[in-house]
Amino acid sequence: MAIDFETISKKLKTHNIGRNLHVYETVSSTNDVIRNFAYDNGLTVIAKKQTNGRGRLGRSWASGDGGIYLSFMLTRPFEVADIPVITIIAGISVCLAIERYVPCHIKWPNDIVINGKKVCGILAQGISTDGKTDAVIVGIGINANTNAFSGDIENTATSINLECKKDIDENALICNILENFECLYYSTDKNAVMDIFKQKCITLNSEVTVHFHSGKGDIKGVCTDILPDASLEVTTNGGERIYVSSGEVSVRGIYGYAK
Ligand code: BT5
Repeated sequence: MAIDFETISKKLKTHNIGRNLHVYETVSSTNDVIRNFAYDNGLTVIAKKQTNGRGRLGRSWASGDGGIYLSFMLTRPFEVADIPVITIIAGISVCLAIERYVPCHIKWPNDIVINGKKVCGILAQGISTDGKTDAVIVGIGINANTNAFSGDIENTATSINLECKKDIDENALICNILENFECLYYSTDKNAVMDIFKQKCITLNSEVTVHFHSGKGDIKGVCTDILPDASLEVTTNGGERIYVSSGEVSVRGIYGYAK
């Protein structure tokens, strides 16, 4: 069933995430549109299409028919004060929702993959004034009923529909993601949340190549842990342990596509 304001509003069992909801046919980017609203914890913007969908580091997000493009806002005080951990919680929320249809995994830090192909990406961004982060925008793009991909993602992207060969109830999926997020974000047991992430994360215990955006050169090793702040511990082939955070590196692992 197509994305519908009434259906989501009636179905949703959250206290704040998605309660102030705005649904559009087409927007430039839900991460941009949400900035036009007054700060409100849980404010959510959903679109059926985007004309300027964005990924990280200036990359674009293909946002055609059949996808879900949503952003929600978290205002202070943050229960978890940093964006990498919020990204991880969003990833688990999507992963658990997709698993109702088909098995999937998380590729650290922000991709959900099914059978080695990307089905969802997450873009969390802080809004800061005077050096203080007042709010975080969590943007999630999911290929739900998308039936074809072209260009450079033709062979690296997939949709839930293509993988499980049935139509996805987009409203139910959205409600489930928002409910999962609210539950995990406000959970007082952050160790348990991180344990779920580790179970779902295909990067952990995999061989990885760490590519530093600063141009320091690549390092090869095995991802041996994920720390509570969401950074990766990589044990290099020489036995040294290094710690990397999502902002400074790309990781190429068993799934070859570059990020
Ligand atoms: C991401 O960036 O994966 C974050 C994507 C976030 C999209 C949501 S949609 C709602 C909200 N509004 C926005 O404007 N953005 C957010 P990154 O890790 O940089 O990955 C981007 C790369 O993923 C691209 O360079 C392509 O290789 C690939 N890609 C682009 N569109 C895709 C799609 N629909 N499905 C699978 N892969 C895609």
